Amino acid sequence: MSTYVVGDIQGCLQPLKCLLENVHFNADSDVLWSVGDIVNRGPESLESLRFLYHMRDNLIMVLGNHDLHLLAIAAGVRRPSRSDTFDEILNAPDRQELLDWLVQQPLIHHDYNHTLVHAGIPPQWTLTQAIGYAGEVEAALRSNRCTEFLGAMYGNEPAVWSEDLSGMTRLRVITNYLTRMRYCSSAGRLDLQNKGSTPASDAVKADNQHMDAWFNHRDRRTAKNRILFGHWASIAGQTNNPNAIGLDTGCLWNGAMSLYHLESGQITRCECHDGTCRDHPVTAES
Ligand SMILES: [Mn+2]
Repeated sequence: MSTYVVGDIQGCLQPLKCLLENVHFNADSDVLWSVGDIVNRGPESLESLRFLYHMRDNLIMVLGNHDLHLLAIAAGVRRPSRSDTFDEILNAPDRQELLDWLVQQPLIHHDYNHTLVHAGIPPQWTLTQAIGYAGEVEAALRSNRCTEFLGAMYGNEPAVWSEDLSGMTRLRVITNYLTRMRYCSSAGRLDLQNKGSTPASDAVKADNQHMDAWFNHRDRRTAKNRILFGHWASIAGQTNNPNAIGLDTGCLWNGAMSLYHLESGQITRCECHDGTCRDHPVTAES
């Protein structure tokens, strides 16, 4: 039995199929983990969602910001932006079956000494705290507060966690950390504007908190936990940290899709984009 972890799919189904074929993924015994953002902007969002749904008995996935965005649009509490490509899903005859399954998915998964999360875990949280807070959002998604939450989750404020937060505000901050974070201060103050590969030059904020990639903070409480994440295409998996494994290598942006073999640490990448898979996957050691 093998466990493979795939980076952001975002509707790029062909590279995923190519990778699974390349590693001889066995549907009877192997398991696929996905870092989330399985839909939006790529060519085959509906087919990607269907593909993962149909292999759900062999799949562990966590929700990404694009998956949550789809759920909010489908619930009617958010309008699609110009760059969203959800129409095919929203008009599909099996839409409800797919979305009912998607909304049940967690924000964190921890097993085999590895933690799967879409964006990351803020420096000030332990793994136990992060799993607990994720559970609060998961409970809301699975409850009659789901639509209210999906409407309330948008926004960048408050920018920092406090245990005193309550209600939808609390759930919004948790969701921003786990599904949208890139840069933050060592105290966990979020900078959700900067998507680049280096902290902005004005990143020392008024409160004198130095912004850095969430995984770079020295006193980060999950520093010894091995975390698998996606979401950050511009760093192309380069974290310089063996315990922070970045798997979004920008397939959507003409980069590659990455597949990480949990048991060996080996990464396989596929760079095909036109569905012909003319470039063979390249394999590299982690
Ligand atoms: Mn994302």
